[in-house]
Amino acid sequence: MSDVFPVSEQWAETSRCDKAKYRAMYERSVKDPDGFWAEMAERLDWMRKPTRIKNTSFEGDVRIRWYEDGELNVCYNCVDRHLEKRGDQVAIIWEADDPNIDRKITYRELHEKVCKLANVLKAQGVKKGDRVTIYLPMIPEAAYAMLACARIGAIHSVVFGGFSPDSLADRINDAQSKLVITCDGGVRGGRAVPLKENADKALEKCPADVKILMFRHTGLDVPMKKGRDIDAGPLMKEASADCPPERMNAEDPLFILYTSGSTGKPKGVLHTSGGYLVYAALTHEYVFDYKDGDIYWCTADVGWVTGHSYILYGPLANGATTLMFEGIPTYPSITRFWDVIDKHKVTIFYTAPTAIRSLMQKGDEPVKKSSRKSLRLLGSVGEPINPEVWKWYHRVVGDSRCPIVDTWWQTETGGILISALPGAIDLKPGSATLPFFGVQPALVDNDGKILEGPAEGNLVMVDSWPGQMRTVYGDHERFVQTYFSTFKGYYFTGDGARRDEDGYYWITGRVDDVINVSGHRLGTAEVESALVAHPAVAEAAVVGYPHDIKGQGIFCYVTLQADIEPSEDLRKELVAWVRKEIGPIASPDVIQWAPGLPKTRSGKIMRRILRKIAANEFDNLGDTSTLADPAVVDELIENRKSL
Ligand code: 6R9
Repeated sequence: MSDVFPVSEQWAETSRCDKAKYRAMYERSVKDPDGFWAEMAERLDWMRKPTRIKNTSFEGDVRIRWYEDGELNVCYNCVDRHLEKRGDQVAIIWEADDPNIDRKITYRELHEKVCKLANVLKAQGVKKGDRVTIYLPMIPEAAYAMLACARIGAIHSVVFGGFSPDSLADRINDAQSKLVITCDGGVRGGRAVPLKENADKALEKCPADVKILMFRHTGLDVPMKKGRDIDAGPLMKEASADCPPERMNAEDPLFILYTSGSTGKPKGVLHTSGGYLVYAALTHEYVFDYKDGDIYWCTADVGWVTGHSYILYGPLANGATTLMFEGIPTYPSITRFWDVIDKHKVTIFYTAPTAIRSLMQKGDEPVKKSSRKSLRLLGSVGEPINPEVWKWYHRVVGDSRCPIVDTWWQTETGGILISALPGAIDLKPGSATLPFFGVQPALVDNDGKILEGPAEGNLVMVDSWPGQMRTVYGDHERFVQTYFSTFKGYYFTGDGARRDEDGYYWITGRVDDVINVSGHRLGTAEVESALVAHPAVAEAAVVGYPHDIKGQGIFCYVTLQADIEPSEDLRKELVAWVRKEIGPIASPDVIQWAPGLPKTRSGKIMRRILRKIAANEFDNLGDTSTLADPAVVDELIENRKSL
């Protein structure tokens, strides 16, 4: 039996959804999706109200359309429509890396900045449907840039600042962006991040007509290339603050966000306007029980989907006050999160297990130095949260007073699919609990057979929800192949899960070749291609292994070219090489020299065995009879033991 933390009486009474309401709304959402989602769409301001609500199929060519005859502007819904009632309310609290610097941006100021930037983009020739790459740190300009794109109908593609020039170039090229918005440099944990320099390097691999629009942030002296690089400052000063929002169809693209999969290069996940915003806003309101007066803080980066849906679009569509944090949890000290919570009187705090684990390691004392009295709700996202970590988060950070919503979702899903609602669903540490309105999860075995009752299997979705991705940018066939071909007629998440006797879902992690390092998704294939691109490397196989803080670490088996001797220097060089190729988030944790890799007779690497060895589980390797050369396994085990 697992622990249960029942909904408190106070939460049942005061939150926007109790048990009965959840059950009724959920029922209706799956029995009458058209009626339910038509009603939910009323939370937005439409230029033309949708009459066709759901038009989706997971069969054949896969078609996902929501609100397809509706028209709206996402930026208008996140900014303009709040001006009358809450023009002077703070929309964004910006907390800098430096604890002495912060800024509050009201909806009125946000409107002005976004309109100006939208006009700057227009003056650069950016039109509806054009792609704009955004490579910015966590500064308000990132929000302005995303919203400005949405305002004029340009499709943004945000690239996380921790990606290398090569990764940035791949993403610019795949999206065929003609403009990159960046700044001179970023700063995280007191350390400089050379964004403009990275963008310069990336552009060496891009078509000559790609331009850079650069904001000044750290004041770093950076070279500006004539005819290519544009200083945003003076243009923003001169630009008009009047820019009518573009009329967009609900199914016009809003953004592309690249994410890692099992195979090949990262995919451009495409989200559209109407369904995405309805879903992001509705989940934000119900899962976080958001109410006027809350100060809401999601610690993600806007370079990830969590930042898109739950720092920016969901909260702003709800007229919320959202906190944007430039720094890291451990700078200038390990009390930074709690200091920020006290400083800005944060009421809702949403972070990742990896951050909680690293702070938990330092004990209760640093947390107890802060008040955290303002907090009323905690959230978790990005990877499974271990029950002990959940309990620590609950007891120490939340003073046993705040419910925790463990929210399971993906870049592809646009918003939260499985999560508790704090006034409606009893909590079990380690379980994401139950599906959100309209979401129909199921478990299937490896043959695609639906499993009933308590079971463990592959997590799929039976039907569509409005926030679902529509396609892989420029490659619909890859979309169909990746998500709908493994189990016919279902959306396959790539995750495994267990369902208990109460119907609660327990996510067990990825069942494909995606690893989750500190909540960041990486394809093992990406790290492998980076390694084999090094002249000393003949072959490489990469797997995830259990890591106390990061959840999973990156374990690389490397076979060197025949004439190359392994050495400590070479090991360091390969780590640096992968960081340069992909970015610091892909730093290998372990490199083990492998004279050979375990392969089947048809030449397939048996990753199952490599995962076991990396995890130090040598007894239970499973069937090794199909191996071409079983002796390599013994050798790998010996090498692992001596690491
Ligand atoms: C939002 C986000 C998606 C993958 C997903 C799963 C893991 C996310 C989780 C979780 C267990 C949770 N994941 N939330 N696993 N419990 N609450 O993280 O998107 O970067 O696309 O990653 O992350 O494995 O498939 P993304």
